[in-house]
Amino acid sequence: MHLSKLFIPLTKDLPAEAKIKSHQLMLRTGMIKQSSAGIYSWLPLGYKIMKKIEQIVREEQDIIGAQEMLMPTIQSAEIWKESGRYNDYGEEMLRIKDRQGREMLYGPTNEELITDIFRSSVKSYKSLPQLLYHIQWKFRDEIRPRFGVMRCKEFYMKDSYSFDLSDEEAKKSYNKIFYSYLKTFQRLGLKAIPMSADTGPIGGDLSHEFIILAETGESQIFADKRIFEINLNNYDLTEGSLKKMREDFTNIYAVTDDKYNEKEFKEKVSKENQIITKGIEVGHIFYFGDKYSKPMNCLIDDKNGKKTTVKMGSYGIGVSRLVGATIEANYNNEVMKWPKSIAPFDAVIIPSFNKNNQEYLKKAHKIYEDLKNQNIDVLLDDVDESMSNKFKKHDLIGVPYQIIVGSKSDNNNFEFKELNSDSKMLNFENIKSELKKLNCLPKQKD
Ligand code: 5CA
Repeated sequence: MHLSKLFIPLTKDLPAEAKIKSHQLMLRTGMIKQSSAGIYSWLPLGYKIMKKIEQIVREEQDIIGAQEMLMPTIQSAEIWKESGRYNDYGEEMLRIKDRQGREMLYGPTNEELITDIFRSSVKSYKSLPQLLYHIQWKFRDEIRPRFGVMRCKEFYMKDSYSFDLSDEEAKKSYNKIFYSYLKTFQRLGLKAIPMSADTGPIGGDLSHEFIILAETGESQIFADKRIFEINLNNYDLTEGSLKKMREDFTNIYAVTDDKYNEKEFKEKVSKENQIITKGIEVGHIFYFGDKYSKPMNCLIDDKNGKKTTVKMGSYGIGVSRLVGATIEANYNNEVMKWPKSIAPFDAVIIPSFNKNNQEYLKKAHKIYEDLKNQNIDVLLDDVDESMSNKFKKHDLIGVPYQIIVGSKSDNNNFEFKELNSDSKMLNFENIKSELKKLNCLPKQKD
């Protein structure tokens, strides 16, 4: 992609409500454009990053055997009346009527719809367990949408739903997702910590929020800092290992404010290990047994031919929120550096501009073609402006590697710079092999 052709409306004047860095940066680099309060259009740069996040989330779901499907955004009110949540959900639910006067709603989540799909087709324990997911827009009429894509009305979520025969089996599904979420966030370059949490309108009695630490987060957290030292690489997808992993995580104190108890915190966590801070919730998982299957009559035959309610859990990741959360976690001193796994481009070529001498630009074009042929996703900054402006712009856009073609370069050696580090002179072949390494994201298989 040539920067001159990229639709990237850089904005200087920020609206007053853009209070946190991620919101400001997303507006400044033209990643999003507000269409109305809490509702955004995703412009090419922002959309590309969100799609990369989505793909990592998807791959990690597929690894644990979850099956992707797609449910609609608009749902019938009927099924919500059956579960009993139609009234409980309150004003956060956007209710609409079709031309026949049928009550519909824009889905804030999908427990009812997936239960309805499941009950009409699965009748026997032999078809269990099942794990289904979709990645779809949700709508919640938040009373105070804020912080850009972090808390908005329309947002993109990955939601999975598990179906098991017994509580015991269902906990295994819960553990699998627990592990898969930690892997997902690790691949996104984030350190997300599972914290025991309240279940709110989703319900149930077992729930964890996955939280990344950030001053601007909306969740107050209380944790023992040793939880940050647990190494995910010590576990795998075998049943015993997953059980051990969840025990290891849950034995260390880490809760959100609705589960906080001062006495317990002080008793369980020594003073030097106490962390009281804020965080951003990027994922949330729930086990709620038969909260939906019971009122909605989602029954299956067990091994003895007896009808029993299917045991369910639901598991969400805020895909669009993750774009903002990743910025909050990585923005430093006016420089944004995207984790390599989700960067909008692998590298940017920055030729120095000189009207009387087009050599640098010509050379940059050649490098660009060569890298493109190697499947390296590269941006060429072909905009005529000063080097200092270019560098400022690229500090904001956050492409992790720069190839600078200017007075220091010769025919085959160029300045190669990783953002936030010093540049070094590198032979073009070496630049290519450094960048090619980026294309091999770990794709684990179980
Ligand atoms: N049905 C369950 C799990 S699938 C559920 O809806 N969980 S949730 O309410 O916790 O949402 C899942 C994730 O979506 C949250 O962890 C958060 O990352 C994201 N999310 C929730 N509300 C918003 C919002 N208003 N704006 C942006 N992201 C949101």
